[in-house]
Amino acid sequence: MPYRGGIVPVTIDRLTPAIGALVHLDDRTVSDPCLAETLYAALIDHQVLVLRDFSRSVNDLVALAEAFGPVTNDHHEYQSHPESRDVVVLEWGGDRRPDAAEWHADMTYRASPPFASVLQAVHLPPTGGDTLWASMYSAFEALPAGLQDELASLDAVHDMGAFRTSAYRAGGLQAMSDALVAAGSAVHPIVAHHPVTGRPYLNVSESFTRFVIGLSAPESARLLTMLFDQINRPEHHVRLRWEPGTVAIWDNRATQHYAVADYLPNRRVMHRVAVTTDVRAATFSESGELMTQTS
Ligand SMILES: O=C(O)CCC(=O)C(=O)O
Repeated sequence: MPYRGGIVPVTIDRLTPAIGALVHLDDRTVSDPCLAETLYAALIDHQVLVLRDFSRSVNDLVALAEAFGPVTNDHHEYQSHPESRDVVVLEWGGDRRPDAAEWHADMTYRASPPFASVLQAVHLPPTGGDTLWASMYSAFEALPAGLQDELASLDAVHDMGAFRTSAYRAGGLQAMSDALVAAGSAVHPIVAHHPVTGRPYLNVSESFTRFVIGLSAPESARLLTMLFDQINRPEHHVRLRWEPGTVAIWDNRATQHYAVADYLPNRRVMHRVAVTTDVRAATFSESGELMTQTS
C-alpha cells in the first residue's frame, strides 16, 4: 500500500503485525527535507524501518541519520570509522566474538539514551548474522492488566552490563570500577511512555537492567526474568536478513534488538550512527497524535 506520511509519497510494506516496515525510497535522496519528515512519521508508526540497497557512502549514512536529529560519536567501547567519527564500526569474526546476542535498547545506562540508531550492513557472512527487533509496546500490552498496574509504580537500575568485562580483563577491578563510573548508571521507570505516541512500553532489558528498586534481590531477579521471557516471545518480533547495503533505522525507545551470533568464524561488519535527540518530539500534540499529514 502506498503510504503518504509527511509530504513525500513513498511505499511502505509492514513486516509483522507488531513491528517493522520495508521502505522503498525509489530514487529519492535523504537530503530532501520532506522525505526526512516522511521517514520520521514512518519510524514513529513502525518502530523499525528497513531500506534495501542504500548508498555505501559513509557520508550518506550520516546524512540519513541526521535527517532524524543530531548524531553522536560518544561510545565508550567501539572504534570510529576512519572517514567519520560519527560512524561506529562493529566488526566481528575469527576470535572476535559478537557482543550483542542479547535483547537490549542502546545505552539505557545513560539518563538520556540515544533516540534512534541507523545501522548498515557492510560485510556479511555467507549465512547467519540476522538481527531481530522486539516491540516493547507489544510486550507490555500482552501482560495481564493487574501486572501492568503493579509495574507502573516501579523503577529499575540500568548499568553497562557485560561491557564491564573488557575493562576488567584490561585492568582488573579498578579499571572495571572506573569504566562503570565513566559509562554511568541510570534509574528508569519499568513502564515508560513514548514521548510522541504517549503509548506505554516495557523499559527493561536483559543486557542493562540490573535491579528493581525496592524489591529484595530474589524478588527483583524473578520479576525481571519474567519480563525478559515476555520480551523473548516471537509475536513481538521482526527478523531481518541483511543484504550488503541494507540499512535499518530503529526508534531506541520502544524497541529492543538482538544480533544473532551464529556466523563465526566468518566476518560481519556493520556501520552504526546513533541519533541523540528526537528534535521533532516537541512538535507533537499532547494526545500523541502525529501532526504530519498522515492519511
Ligand atoms: O549488529 C547488529 O545487528 C546490531 C548491533 C547492536 O546491537 C547495536 O548496534 O546496538
